[in-house]
Amino acid sequence: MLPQSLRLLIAPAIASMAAAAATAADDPKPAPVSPTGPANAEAAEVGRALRESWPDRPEWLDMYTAILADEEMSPQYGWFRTAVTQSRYGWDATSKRLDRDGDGKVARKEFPGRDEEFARLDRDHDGSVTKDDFDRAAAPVAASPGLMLFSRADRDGNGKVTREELDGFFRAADRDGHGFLSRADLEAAMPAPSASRGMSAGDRPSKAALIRGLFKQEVGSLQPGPKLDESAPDFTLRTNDGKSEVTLSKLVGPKPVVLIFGNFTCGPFRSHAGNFEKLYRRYGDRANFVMVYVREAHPTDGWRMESNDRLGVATAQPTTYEERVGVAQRCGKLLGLGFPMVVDTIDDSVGARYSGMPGRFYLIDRQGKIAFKNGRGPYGFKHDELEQALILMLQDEASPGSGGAVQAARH
Ligand SMILES: [Ca+2]
Ligand SMILES: [Ca+2]
Ligand SMILES: [Ca+2]
Repeated sequence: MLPQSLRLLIAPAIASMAAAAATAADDPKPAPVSPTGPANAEAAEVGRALRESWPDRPEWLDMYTAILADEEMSPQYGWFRTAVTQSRYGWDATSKRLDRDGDGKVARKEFPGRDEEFARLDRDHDGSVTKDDFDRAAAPVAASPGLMLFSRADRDGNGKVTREELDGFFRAADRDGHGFLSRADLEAAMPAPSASRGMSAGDRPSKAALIRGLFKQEVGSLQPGPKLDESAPDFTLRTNDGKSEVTLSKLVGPKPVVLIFGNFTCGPFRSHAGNFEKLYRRYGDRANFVMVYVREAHPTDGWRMESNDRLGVATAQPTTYEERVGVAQRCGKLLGLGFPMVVDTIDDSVGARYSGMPGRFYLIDRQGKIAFKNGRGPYGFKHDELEQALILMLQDEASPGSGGAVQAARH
């Protein structure tokens, strides 16, 4: 994926901070477009002309013109600007449904779910759920200290920081081996982010490499995927252990489905593995979780990532289904997810239909309709937004209100 490498592939001394920035690339911010010469200016002009004259152009065209114009990577780059989260559970819908006294807040007594779910919806911890808890524009642009520490400590890149890894961080920071960390040790271990997080020249892919990655669907699927409220396309795929088959339509009905698309070589996706596993442990009794393993984002024969090489997460793009299964098994072993992983066909039939590359999260309701779809990854990876929607969907599905009524009519 484009934005990852912009921030990930920089000087080794600040590589971890940059990785933090890459995974922090969740929140939209204003995006300067910085053409650096006449050719780029012309390409930017062509991009603008296309946007103006072709309102329903395909998403890939925005990416294509952004690459040609050398736009600066950001959530406003190319298709990230337009392919944003679609959710049935934004603030307007939520307040309409739950704010019964119309005071602009959902109080604890107005929320039918559990205490811990209410606490998770109340993101700013002010005791009620309001528009602010849904407003992501105010989110900080810089990586949080927690994310920096996470990126430093998660040495095997599996999206989970273990006690051992934290110990490892401690030992590395305790340069004199005295068994405690001084202020200077920690400041040295986690320096202030560099003002310029640009990718070093040697790591930045050429325009040609980016165009190749785009049309090989490594940068992302060329299709937009199903829209909100559309039927989730059915599929049958085998699990990565080869032992069973999962058919989506057979999962739909009793419980909502959480569909997670991802791949081994996408660092930002891997960094969310612990988040997904915790979601599964919180809600796995009330929703079916499935991961669909898709095309590699950063194969060694494509947009190779040094950070992946360092972690031993390196593979060429599989050319056969068996090869893809092999990489999916490595991925499954590293990420250690408690829910099934199925492997897409080598012609990307499911990943393409769902716009699942390099990663995507969907919630599918009990009628088999899309209730939530995150924006294009990795900028669109917002696991807390997914959890917010999942919590609200579970109330919806459990209550005899709107969603339940539809189910009652159907069954
Ligand atoms: Ca209220
Ligand atoms: Ca609140
Ligand atoms: Ca780890």
